[in-house]
Amino acid sequence: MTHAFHPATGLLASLGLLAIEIAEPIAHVKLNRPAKRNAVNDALVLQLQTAFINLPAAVKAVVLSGAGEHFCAGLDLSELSDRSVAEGVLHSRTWHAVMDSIQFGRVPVVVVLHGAVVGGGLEIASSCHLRVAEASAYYGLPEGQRGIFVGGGGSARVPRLVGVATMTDMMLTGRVLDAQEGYQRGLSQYLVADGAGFAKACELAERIAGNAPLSNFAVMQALPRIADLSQSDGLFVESLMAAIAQGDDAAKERVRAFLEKRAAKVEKKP
Ligand code: 1HE
Repeated sequence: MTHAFHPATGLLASLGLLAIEIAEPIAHVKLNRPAKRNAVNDALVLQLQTAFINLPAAVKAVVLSGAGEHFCAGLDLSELSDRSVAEGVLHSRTWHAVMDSIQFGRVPVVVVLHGAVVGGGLEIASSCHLRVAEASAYYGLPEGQRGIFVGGGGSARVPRLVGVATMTDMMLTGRVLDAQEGYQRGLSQYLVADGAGFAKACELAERIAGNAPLSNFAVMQALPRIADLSQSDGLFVESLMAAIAQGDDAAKERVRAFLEKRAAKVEKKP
């Protein structure tokens, strides 16, 4: 079923800075402020949160992208100068909550990156579970040049993808990584030709949506937390998560299907 707005979530209909289309089991959420290069103002960041916490139950994966020539120019700088220190802290904490609603939401998110993926745009991208970059994508953290610091979770998430040294370089020197460098350093997991990102992301999202829900839950919720634990604590959590996942009916049926030769084998790509 394809519809612009899900009947169960009329709320999504009022998110004017986002274009949302649902073709079950995939929701396509698009940053839709191309005249401002999808710069993220307060309204847009809150609309993102509303969208991600109100995904209809039939949605099993999300594709996130940006309208126009760029994925996202980061924080809307026009709103920054009016903020006091106290408001700045709260603003950053709001971004943290919104990025958490993406990373630790209900379903995996595949993001399509093209053109500028800078500042807060990179923070949004690093909150997603898979990144598909088109050849035009480039990555920057101009906060260093603007006299500010990352505030949307970048200091925690970007080094987990590329390491502290690369992020330090990007912030201190303004170094911009092109799509190829970003791919080699782990900023994107896929690199495709210009214009091919959405189709690739949809293909991946379809595959993800076909997994048992508890497997996707474990990957999204347990993996990043285990990575933050000591090895011993991580292995303990892994045991609990593994037992919960394999106890589910969906897991039992999938294992039975393989043993009865009804399921696909693991195959190398042709
Ligand atoms: C903006 C913003 C923005 C564009 N805030 N208005 N981010 C940055 O420092 C990146 C700033 N932006 C750029 O470097 C360039 O705009 C781009 C490389 C992304 C795109 O260039 P281009 O030539 O395609 O577009 P443009 O002509 O620069 O911009 C078009 C319009 O968007 C223009 O407004 P107009 O009224 O003159 O048409 C720009 O002012 C506007 N625009 N980017 C506000 N960012 C949670 S903390 C995160 C901290 C950060 O993200 S800091 C990094 C901020």
